[in-house]
Amino acid sequence: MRIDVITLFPEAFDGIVGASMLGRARDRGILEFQAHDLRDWSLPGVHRQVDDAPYGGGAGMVLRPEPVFEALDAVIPMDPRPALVVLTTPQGERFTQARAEHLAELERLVIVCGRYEGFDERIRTRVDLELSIGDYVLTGGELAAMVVTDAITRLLPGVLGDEASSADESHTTGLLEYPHYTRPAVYRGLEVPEVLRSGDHAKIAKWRARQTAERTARRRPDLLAGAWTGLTDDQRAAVRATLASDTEEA
Ligand code: JDQ
Repeated sequence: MRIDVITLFPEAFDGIVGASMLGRARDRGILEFQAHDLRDWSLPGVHRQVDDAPYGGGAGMVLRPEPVFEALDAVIPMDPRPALVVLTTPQGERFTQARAEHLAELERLVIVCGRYEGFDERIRTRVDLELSIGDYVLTGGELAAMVVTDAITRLLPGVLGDEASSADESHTTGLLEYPHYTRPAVYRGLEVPEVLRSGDHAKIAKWRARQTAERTARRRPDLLAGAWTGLTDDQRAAVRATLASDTEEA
């Protein structure tokens, strides 16, 4: 998959894209990533302007349309594969694991990162999808673009090892994961649950399924409705017991 990012801070992507999983995906040719400096398409003049005051007045500056239109005119033809153009914005559709899975199937993405207090509305006519990574306001789109890139890249075939398939993790099953433990068996008096050391794999699977249900009921009850039909009878019983005991305690 190829991801192009159009940004006023292309160097901001060097660390994250060079490191760890994204770096490895890139080295292996699974991810082609390129950050482009929006200033390359700034207005002519010494100030290399890309922003301007809003029509109608008001505080703050707005990204002008010309640099973004011209950047897209240049970047899209850099590769013949069709590109989905994504704008990161607080007003976009909430970015979810389901959306990451959908985007990971595409051949090409172009992500536009803004700055200032927003975009000239005409920029939206060149965009296929607007994404928000959450209900908080960032200073620009770069961190959102990195989050989107990271979440997609780990889903690309060959990026995660077989030992770390994403298929059964939280946000894919719609449930939170069960607690994990590694050695030592006792650390500062804190013990690994006996069942995990029992070697009884059926019992371990049942304990984990129950923990998953309890933990989701306690921490993210909003996820239960969407995951309910996928729960076993034992998990449903665990959910009911958890919700009932939390009601008593309150
Ligand atoms: C931009 C800003 C006030 C925008 C400029 C470009 N989930 C998410 N939060 N924030 C963003 C995305 C985001 C994305 C792109 C951005 C914020 N800003 C700052 C400030 C109003 C609108």
